[in-house]
Amino acid sequence: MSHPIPCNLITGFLGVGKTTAILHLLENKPENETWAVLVNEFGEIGIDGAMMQGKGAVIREVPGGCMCCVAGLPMQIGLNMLIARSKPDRILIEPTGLGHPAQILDILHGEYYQDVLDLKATLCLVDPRQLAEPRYLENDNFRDQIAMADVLIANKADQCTEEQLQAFDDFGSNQQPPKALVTQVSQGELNKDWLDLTAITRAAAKPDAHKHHKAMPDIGPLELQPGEEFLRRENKGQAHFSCGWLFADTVAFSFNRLFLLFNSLDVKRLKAVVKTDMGVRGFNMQEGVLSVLELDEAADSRIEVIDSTDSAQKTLWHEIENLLLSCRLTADVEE
Ligand SMILES: Nc1nc2c(ncn2[C@@H]2O[C@H](COP(=O)(O)OP(=O)(O)OP(=O)(O)O)[C@@H](O)[C@H]2O)c(=O)[nH]1
Ligand SMILES: [Mg+2]
Repeated sequence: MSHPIPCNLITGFLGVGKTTAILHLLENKPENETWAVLVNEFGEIGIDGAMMQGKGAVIREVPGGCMCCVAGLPMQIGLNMLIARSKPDRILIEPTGLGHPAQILDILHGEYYQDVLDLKATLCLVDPRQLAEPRYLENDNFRDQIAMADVLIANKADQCTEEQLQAFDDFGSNQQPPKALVTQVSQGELNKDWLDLTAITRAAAKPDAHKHHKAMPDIGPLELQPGEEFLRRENKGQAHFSCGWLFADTVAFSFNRLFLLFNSLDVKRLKAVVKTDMGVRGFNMQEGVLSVLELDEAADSRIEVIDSTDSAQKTLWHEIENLLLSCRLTADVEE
């Protein structure tokens, strides 16, 4: 029997910087080790996996809702495949920002993984600015992500005032039971050694707060049929709606048009990995701030939008789809 594999959960609310932190950790991975990342997204079209491709780790995505839902089955299947195929030296798990950690931790602590995983500290990233906002503080998922973490990390410190950072430190040091570490970073610059801090059992205030997704109707694999240019998938839950588009590898977009389009959208969260006339680019929009990443490779183009307004399902997705189509390089020719 081989040694149990060290495993960490990296939690935190939607867009706080979990994927950025994992990318930073991968940059500092010992060269002789194989790391695996299991990443779960709310949207049906996984983007974070595409953002992490080619960064030296084995990646597996669990898209389409929170992986704790549907009795944790998608998570277990994903995890078991990662373990069997890549025999990793360490596993990092990024749940969706809208998820509740209780059920995930229950599964990882359970009998099935007892001899397989060595569950280390759960690291929760927090944007200190959100600690002053009731809509976050009153969100059970947000609160329990913090309550169940062993390590509490303020990310986006570069965006915070001294007062906000001080309030975070006070908030963190008042947690009971005390956290193993309360600290501040920018750009997800987590120290690799924090992964080896010890995990203890921490109770959730509202373990049942998360309204589990029902199993999505079986709408077939995420695969384009021959000749199909794109497909679109929607999802909803936790008072949020998402819509994602997967475009064939033959489709390329105008970078400038996409940049203008994304900047003009008033949505809660947008992520995309797209083939453009300037190369493969990752787009990431959170709280109205759009950032662009140069990427080496992408098998196809993916765009995922999350919003919490009712109009999202009714009209917004359709409008965005038409605008996306007009950003294709071939759109001029068709017109
Ligand atoms: N200014 C600033 N931006 C940051 C920092 N960390 C991350 N970001 C940006 O915040 C956005 C969201 O980062 P992600 O790493 O994708 O966040 P996430 O938590 O993985 O998001 P979800 O998986 O969608 O919940 C990106 O545009 C990042 O570039 C930071 O410390 N400062
Ligand atoms: Mg992410």
